[in-house]
Amino acid sequence: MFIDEVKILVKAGNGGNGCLAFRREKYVPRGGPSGGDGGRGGDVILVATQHDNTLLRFRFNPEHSAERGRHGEGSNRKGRDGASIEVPTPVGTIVYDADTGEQLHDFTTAGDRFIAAHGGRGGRGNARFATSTHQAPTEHEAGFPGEERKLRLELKLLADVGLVGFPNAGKSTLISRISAARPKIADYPFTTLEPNLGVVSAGDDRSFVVADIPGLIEGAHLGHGLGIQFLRHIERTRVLAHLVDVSEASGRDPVHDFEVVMEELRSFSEDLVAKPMIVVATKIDAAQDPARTESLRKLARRRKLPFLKISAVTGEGLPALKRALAEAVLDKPEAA
Ligand SMILES: Nc1nc2c(ncn2[C@@H]2O[C@H](COP(=O)(O)OP(=O)(O)OP(=O)(O)O)[C@@H](O)[C@H]2O)c(=O)[nH]1
Ligand SMILES: [Mg+2]
Repeated sequence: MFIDEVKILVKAGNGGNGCLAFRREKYVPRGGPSGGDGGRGGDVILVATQHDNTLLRFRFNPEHSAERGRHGEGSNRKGRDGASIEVPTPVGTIVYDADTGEQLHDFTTAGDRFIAAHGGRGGRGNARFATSTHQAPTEHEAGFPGEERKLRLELKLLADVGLVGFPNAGKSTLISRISAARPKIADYPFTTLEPNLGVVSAGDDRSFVVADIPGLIEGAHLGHGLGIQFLRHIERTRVLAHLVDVSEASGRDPVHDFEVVMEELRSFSEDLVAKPMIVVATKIDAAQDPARTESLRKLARRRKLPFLKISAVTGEGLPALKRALAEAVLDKPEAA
C-alpha cells in the first residue's frame, strides 16, 4: 500500500582502448607489436543495507556511474581497470528495468549484491593480434561501452515512528511539517481515516518513516470513534510519539488525555505500550496556561519518558523532535 518509488540511472564504466604500438629498442632491429589492452570499466553494484529504510537517498542522487578503464599503453602495459562503485540500497527494495518493466532483483538480506550495470571490456591492443604470418598487426580495438540502464526501485515502506494521540492533537499537521506527506488536516475529530506515511530526512542523508494514524478516544477498544484496529499499522514501529494537545482549545485535561490513550494502546497490545515513547506537547503557540504543559511534563518525568513541546504552526520544537526521533530509530537493531 505504501510504496516508495524512484527511477535511477546506472552507468558502468567504459572499457579503455587497446593500444597500437611497436617495440623500439636499441639493437632490436624490428620490434614486435607491443600495444597493451585497455582496462575494464567499473561495475555499478547495488548492495543491500539495513541502515536505510527509504529510497530518499536516491531522490537526491538519481545517477550512479562507475569509473572508466584506462587505455592500454606501449610496452604491453595494460590499462588500469576502472573502480566499481557500490550503492547502498535498503533491504526490501525490488529492482525493475524502467523501460521493460522486467523485475531484475529482489533484495532480501543485508549484504546481498546485484550488478546493475556491467563495466565494458577493455579493447585489445595490437600485441594480441600478432600471429606467425601477421607479425606487425596494426589492429587494435576501442574499449567496449559500459552498460547503461534506467532502473525503477520500489520499496514497501514500514513505519519506524507511530504518531498516537487524541483526534485533533495535531498528528497530521506534524507529519505534513516534517515530511512530504500531505494528509487532510481539519479542526474536527477523525479527520484522518486511513494511516498516512511520510518519509522524514534526518539531515545526514539518512531517513525514517513516520505513520500518522487516526485519533484514539476513550472506549476506542469497544469500537468508539474509529476503533483501535488501525493500531496494527504501528505495531512494528520502534518508537511512538504521543501527541497531547496542551492548548485550552481541547477543552480537556492533557494528563487525562495521555492516560486515556495509554489505556487504549494497552487494550490493543502490551507490546505497544511497552515501546519507547516520546511525550510531545502540541500547539504550544496556543497554550495560554503554562500549568497545562507543566502537568504533562511532570507526568512524563514520573514515567521516565522524554518530553518535548512543539508548535506545528510556528515550527518551534520541530528540529529537536526530528532529532529525538532519528536518534530513537536509526542505528538501533531491527525491532522483532
Ligand atoms: N494553533 C495550533 N493549531 C494546530 C497545531 N497543530 C495542529 N493544529 C490545528 O489542530 C487541528 C487538528 O489538526 P490535525 O493535524 O488534523 O489533527 P489530527 O491529530 O491529525 O486529528 P485526527 O486526524 O482527527 O485524529 C487543525 O485545525 C490544525 O490546524 C499547532 O501547533 N498550533
Ligand atoms: Mg489526522
